[in-house]
Amino acid sequence: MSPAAPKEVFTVVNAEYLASGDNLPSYDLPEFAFAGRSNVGKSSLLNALIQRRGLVRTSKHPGATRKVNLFRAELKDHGAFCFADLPGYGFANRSKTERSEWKESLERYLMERKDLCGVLSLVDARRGPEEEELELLEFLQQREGLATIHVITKLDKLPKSAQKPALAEITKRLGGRAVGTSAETGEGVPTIWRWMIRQSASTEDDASDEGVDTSET
Ligand SMILES: Nc1nc2c(ncn2[C@@H]2O[C@H](COP(=O)(O)OP(=O)(O)OP(=O)(O)O)[C@@H](O)[C@H]2O)c(=O)[nH]1
Ligand SMILES: [Mg+2]
Repeated sequence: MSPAAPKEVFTVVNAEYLASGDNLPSYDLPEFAFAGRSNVGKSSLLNALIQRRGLVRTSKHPGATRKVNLFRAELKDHGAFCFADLPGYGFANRSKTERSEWKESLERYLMERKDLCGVLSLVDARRGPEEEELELLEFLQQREGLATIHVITKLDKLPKSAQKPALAEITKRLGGRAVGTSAETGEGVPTIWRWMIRQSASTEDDASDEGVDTSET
């Protein structure tokens, strides 16, 4: 048997907060957004990815993130990326007006943000997809060519023996590619980095091929 390939290590050499709100400037970087219901673990997973425990604000109370917050992280040997930590949707504990304002600003960001290269759609391993997740996925399909990946969070909260069956069940229900993760143990984080690196490279190819139809038939 040939020896296993050495594990690729992703090292973040620099990470910083950039900006918040509705009228965000362009940073001319491949941008990835973390979307999902309140409390699913968007901000925690982002901290795990950028290897900075407290840079992105997390909370055990839903509704911690209330605006689109942008961060920049530079990966050794792979350049810089931009990340959008999004407010959670389906957060019942707020007034109707506040919820619809959040939803509107979130949807505007997802549809109109030029630099957006891909969306990570997060689902809690213990809950699986519910109405809000399915609504978000349907919404994202309106933006043609936008890459999405299903990210199943908080795997560590399930007993080891229940993790694989839960992943299989949720993946089947969602269809497409899903990655199991834990912000506590770092599981799945290298897979997400690999996905983002690949997506940003293919977006660059698209930009340099402008006007040329390279689609396979
Ligand atoms: N055990 C465990 N806890 C996690 C994990 N990810 C997040 N949590 C916890 O879940 C809670 C919510 O995490 P956040 O990252 O703030 O969730 P969020 O999706 O950003 O929530 P909003 O900002 O309200 O939309 C916090 O108490 C985290 O510590 C994980 O992978 N494992
Ligand atoms: Mg948050």
